[in-house]
This record gives sequence, structure tokens and C-alpha cells, in this order.
Amino acid sequence: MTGLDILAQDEYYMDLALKLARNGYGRTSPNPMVGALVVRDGNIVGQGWHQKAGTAHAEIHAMRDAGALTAGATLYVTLEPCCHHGRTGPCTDAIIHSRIRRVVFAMTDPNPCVAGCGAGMLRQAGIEVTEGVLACEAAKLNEAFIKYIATGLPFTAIKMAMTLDGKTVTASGHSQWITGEASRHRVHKLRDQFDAVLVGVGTVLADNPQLTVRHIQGRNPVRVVVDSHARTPLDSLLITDKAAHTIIAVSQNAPSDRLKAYADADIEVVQLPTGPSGIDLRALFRYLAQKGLASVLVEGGATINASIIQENLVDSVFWFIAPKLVGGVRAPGPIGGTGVARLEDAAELEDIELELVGNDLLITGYLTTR
Ligand code: AOF
Ligand code: ZN
Repeated sequence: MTGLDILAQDEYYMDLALKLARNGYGRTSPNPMVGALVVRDGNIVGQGWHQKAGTAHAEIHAMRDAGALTAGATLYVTLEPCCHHGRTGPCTDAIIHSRIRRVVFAMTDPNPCVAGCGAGMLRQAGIEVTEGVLACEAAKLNEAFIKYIATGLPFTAIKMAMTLDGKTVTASGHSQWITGEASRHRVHKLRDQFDAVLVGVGTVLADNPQLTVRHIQGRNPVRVVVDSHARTPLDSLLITDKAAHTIIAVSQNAPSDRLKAYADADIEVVQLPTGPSGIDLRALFRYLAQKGLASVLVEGGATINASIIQENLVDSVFWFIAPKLVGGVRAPGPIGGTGVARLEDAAELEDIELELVGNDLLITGYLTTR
């Protein structure tokens, strides 16, 4: 086979391994989604994916599936095999024992416990190693894990629903519903995939939201309320429905009787120092990451959006635009605060994608680092 044939073959199997990895979507956090295949004489003889943090890694599933057929075979895996003793043993040991001849992986593990050491161990044992096959696709799949492990902060996305003329509420305060049913289903799918959903107390007071997954099959994210003065009502659904864990982030001078009432209702309360705009949001996001919440979907409103953009905590956006014109100089838009004075200071997006969801337009993109 020529080098080109081998590359095409490696990409073909790696694409299948990436598809296997996606079976773990929203279920492996704070660990990565990983898929693996064992190929022998052109036949797939084993496959597997990582199912849940703390359980067997993808490589182990695939090699168990292949049984004795691993001897002399090639292992395709979407992430560099680990070489550390974590909650499970090192995959490199298992690979060496199973007499795999060649390992092809997509991307180097950004986890500092592994980063490059897995590949090194395999090479030392005489195994042929090829790395970087479909590396961009693998990095995109695990964008949340990469951000979380490299920075100690969760991957953060803003979800926004606004009208074509940039309004999120009418001048008289009416906001349900801006987008259509298909978009609302799509938001529930996002909630199923993100570890946590975060809102400001203004949204709780205005909408009394549940922030759960209802229109589709899925699991509920942890719910986080930014609430400096502990104003979340004790009879709000986030407190009474018991549908998911709820965290209320308050400032150090929040009234202690309220905090006790939250704790009595099984709500987690975190008291944080104050930052440039209310609670120190960076400290909150660090706290969430330390709890193993590797991704956060911010679902409004305008004040919280302004603060997290200003503090450079946002990685990407899901911006739903409904084909409606509301008008009104006093009808608010999606981002509050004082805004930037000059256009060159505006936050910018890249890697834009457009999609029609029902009659709404969904724009996704990543904030450029400034
Ligand atoms: C996974 N699944 O399929 C692979 C992982 O706590 P442990 O022992 O499960 O180790 C987690 C680390 O192992 C993880 O951060 C990543 O660096 C590496 N590879 N992890 O959970 C997998 N291949
Ligand atoms: Zn491993």
C-alpha cells in the first residue's frame, strides 16, 4: 500500500471511531468522549466507546470486544491512550499486553497526566504509533474537555433567543415565546448535552423557569443561579421541583436566614467574593469546574450575558433568531451592561455556522480571543 492509501484507510477507520465516541455525548463528563476500533486484516474485530467517567476507557472496551484477535492488529482510538493510574489502570499497559502491533490516534491527550507520555510508552514497547489522524474533528468533539482540563474553567456557551430586530422581550415585558417549537426542542437537546445551565436571578424572577429537559428524552443539567442578594423565591420551581441539583451563587453579604432556608430545601449555596459586576463570576466558574462541571450553557439574561462576555468567560454562542419584528425603543436586546464604545472593541465570532431550525435561524460561532 502507498502512504496515501494508508492515510485514507486510517482516516476511514478514525471516522468510524469518532462516530463511536459520539455515543457518549453528554454522558462522560468531566472525562472525554472517546471511541476505539480494533482492525485486523482489514476487518473490524472489536469496537467500543467510553460510557461514563470513572468506568473502562474506550480502548479497553474495544480490545475486550476483539478478545484474542488483538494480537498483531491495529488499534484506532480518538484520543492518545492514557499511561497514568487514574480511576482505571493505564491503557498503554493493556495495549502492550494484548499484543496490538500498531496504534493510530487522533489527538494528543491535553490532560497533563498523559500528554505525550502515552505515545512514548507505546513506542518504547516497539508498537508502531501514528498520531494526528482527524485531529481537528477529535478536538472539536472534545472542545469542552479540552477547555476544562487546560484552564480549570468550564467550556461556556451563551444560548440566546431574539427577534429579527434584536429584541428579547416586548416593551411591556412579554417574552413567551420568541422562537418556535423546533428551536425550543433544540434548546432541550443542548441542555441534555451541557453539564450545567446558568441564569441570573432576573430570569428566575421574570420567568420562573425549570431549566430541565422536557421535549426530548435526556438527563437534566445541574442548574445554577447567579443571585448576589439571595432573591430567588423559595417557591420558585428551581427550588421546589426537585428535578435536578440546583446551585445558588450569592455574595458574602447575602442575608443568612435566606441561605439557611435554601440549604433546608437541599439547595447548594456558594458564597463568593464580589467582582467587577456583582459576584466574581470567574470564581464561580472555577468553582463549577472544580465540581466536575466541564460545560455551562448560559440561558440569559442581558445582565449576565454582558458580564460573562466582559470577563472573557464565553467560548461559543447558540443564537436563535425568530422571523418577527417587535419594535419599541424600550424593548431590550440580548446583552445589557454599558457595551463597548468603539466597534473595534466589539466581541467577534468566528467559525460561524447557519442553520434553519423550523422558521428560526440558528447562528453558532466561537468568540475570538482578544
Ligand atoms: C476516559 N475515557 O476512553 C479515555 C480517557 O479517571 P480515569 O482513570 O478514568 O482517567 C481519565 C483520563 O484518562 C482522562 O482525563 C483522559 O486524559 C484519559 N483518557 N479517559 O475517561 C477514555 N481514553
Ligand atoms: Zn485509558
